[in-house]
Amino acid sequence: MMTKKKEDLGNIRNIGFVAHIDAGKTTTTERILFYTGKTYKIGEVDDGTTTTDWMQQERERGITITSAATCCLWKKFNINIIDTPGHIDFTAEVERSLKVLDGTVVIFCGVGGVEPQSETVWRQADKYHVPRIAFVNKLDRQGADFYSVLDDMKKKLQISIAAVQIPYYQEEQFLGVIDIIAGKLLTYNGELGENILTEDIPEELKERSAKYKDLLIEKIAELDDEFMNKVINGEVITADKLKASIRKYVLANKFVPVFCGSSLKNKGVQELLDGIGDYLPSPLDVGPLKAFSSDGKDCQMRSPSVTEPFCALCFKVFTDPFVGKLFYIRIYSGKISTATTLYNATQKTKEKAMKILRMHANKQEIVTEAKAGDIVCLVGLKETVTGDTLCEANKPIIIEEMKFPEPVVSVAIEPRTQADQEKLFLGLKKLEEEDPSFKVLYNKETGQNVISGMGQLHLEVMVDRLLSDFSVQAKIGKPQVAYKETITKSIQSIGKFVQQTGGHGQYGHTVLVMEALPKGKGIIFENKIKGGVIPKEFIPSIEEGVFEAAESGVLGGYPVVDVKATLIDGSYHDVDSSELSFKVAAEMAFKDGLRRASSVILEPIMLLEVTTTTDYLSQVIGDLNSRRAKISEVSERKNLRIIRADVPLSEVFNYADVLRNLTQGRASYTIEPSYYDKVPSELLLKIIGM
Ligand SMILES: Nc1nc2c(ncn2[C@@H]2O[C@H](COP(=O)(O)OP(=O)(O)OP(=O)(O)O)[C@@H](O)[C@H]2O)c(=O)[nH]1
Ligand SMILES: [Mg+2]
Repeated sequence: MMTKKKEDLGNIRNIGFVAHIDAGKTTTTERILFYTGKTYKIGEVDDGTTTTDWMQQERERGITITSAATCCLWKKFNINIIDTPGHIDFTAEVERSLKVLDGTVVIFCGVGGVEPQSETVWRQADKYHVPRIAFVNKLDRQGADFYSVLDDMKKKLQISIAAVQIPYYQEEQFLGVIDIIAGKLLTYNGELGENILTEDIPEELKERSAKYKDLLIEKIAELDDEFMNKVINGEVITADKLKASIRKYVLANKFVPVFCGSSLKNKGVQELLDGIGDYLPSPLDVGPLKAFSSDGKDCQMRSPSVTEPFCALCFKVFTDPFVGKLFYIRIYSGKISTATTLYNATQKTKEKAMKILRMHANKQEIVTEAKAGDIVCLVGLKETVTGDTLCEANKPIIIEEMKFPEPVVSVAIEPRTQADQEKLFLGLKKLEEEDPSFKVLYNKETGQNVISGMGQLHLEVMVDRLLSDFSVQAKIGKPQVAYKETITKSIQSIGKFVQQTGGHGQYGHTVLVMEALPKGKGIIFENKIKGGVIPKEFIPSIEEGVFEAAESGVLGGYPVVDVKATLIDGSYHDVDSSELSFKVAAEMAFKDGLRRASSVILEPIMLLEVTTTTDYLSQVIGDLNSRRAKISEVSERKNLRIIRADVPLSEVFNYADVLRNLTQGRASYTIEPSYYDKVPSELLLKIIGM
């Protein structure tokens, strides 16, 4: 069943679900697709039958791996939904989704409350200033406690929060929700909760719902003087007025209303949909997009309107085994059809889409045009990669780039047979294009391909996809920590590649200044040659030489990061100089610089959070202390203790086993990459065999 697109930009909601793993994002999305008439039956994560978890790797594992976009129509609203993965290995998917979404629903578990990773996605949403509403799910589970989750949220999430619903139980059975603004009880009938019964609030819950309504009004009044005056003067606050004020402060990122329900038991999802329409922004509310001129100097604004020049961001590239490469774009202004010639302002090339597709997870609907506010897929682009801006050639602009986390785990990968060699190369290239947190490097020292990603599961899934989508048979090494190398002082270095072999020789001579850059800057090359001491045509080869040399450093073949190389001098020979000789000269200069600029090895440091029963607290802390951990906090939740620490990944590679043995399985943990830091020199030998 296909949606009929309504025209009004104010009725579009581009939203996403974000949460920790297993909070119920996909289960909720599945209900939404059913209630909005997109699917005829509800699929379940547990049976591997959901619409958005469509990849074989997702269905086998019961988790989301790639964010899926799907759209539906609820009342007057066109809702584009992106269901994101919760597993920290796939956090890049969350980043890119938040970049293009206008609003988000953050889901919490009614038992677990604010888990460490809930805080992580919350911070990610903060980074992109995405307005949000919260949904406390799984209230049917034993041990679920809406009110303690609410308290937990108030404590941990630094924003004004209040419930707009409270749960309704009868004999410990979760039956429905009380809408405290409308003052009604909603229960759900029919096999799939499709019939909603609206009743008055039961006598025994009247006081409690009045209390929570007062709390809600109080929170809004704290933000709004005018509203406060009305409350003080005893004016009646109508439901519409209250909702309008909530909307205002959600859009301003100052307030978060909390909904509740149980997606699995089909309760509360329709009201969440209403909430998406009521409180989350349309593209119009988000306002003009800030972008830059193609030289990056001037700031330009594009209003969300079809009459503005076209501009869109490609936020995801995915290779579909059947359709080929899909380019997911968010359109900010203007409109396109397949006849439009597009301009990729980032790559400075023209592009043309053969097809425009509206996505329903992995199914597609071909449409003839797309416009401001839409999230669609293009087919047939040639040069575009994730993060590129598409626009009109005579009105080029560049949207601020996306930043992705650095991979922390790597494995060597080898083709099983000669025939697999070429397929492996192509498959890895495609996967690398899709996933900015997946990197492929050829290690010259060992002659192996090394792939790196965000964690062992990430790499396992990639290898699986090589096999299933690209039919490559490959041998995989043992997972290793992805170390990096950088320099600690500035230095000038010379690379001279001269060979006289009678006939045509080689002559390349480069002088580089190498400086350390702040964390996360990668490699930067700058050319400061004046007066043609090196002819212009050789400069690109020198740049190439620098980047190639940076692929494996001198301390163990690890990639070099955060170095700026400035070409300041050199010389050439009329006959013997060539692109190759300058490339080699640049490589020599760069390597020589690394050797003399006090290179160091960097290691990934993880943020670890261990939850244990009190009796094992000292064992866990003692063990962490022996693993170079820096413990930053020990806190209490109910009768559990929570230890937060920064710890090098190399020390906790098999932490699941360690913790199980240490606590007889009475503790759990979460871990996520935090930053890179210098490996202490006394440990170099032990850690990387140097
Ligand atoms: N009891 C109960 N279980 C639920 C509810 N919602 C989801 N689940 C179960 O929780 C598990 C995870 O659900 P998903 O919908 O896959 O969670 P997710 O947030 O999409 O997980 P990831 O995509 O892997 O991060 C499944 O076994 C669901 O059946 C709920 O309301 N109540
Ligand atoms: Mg999911």
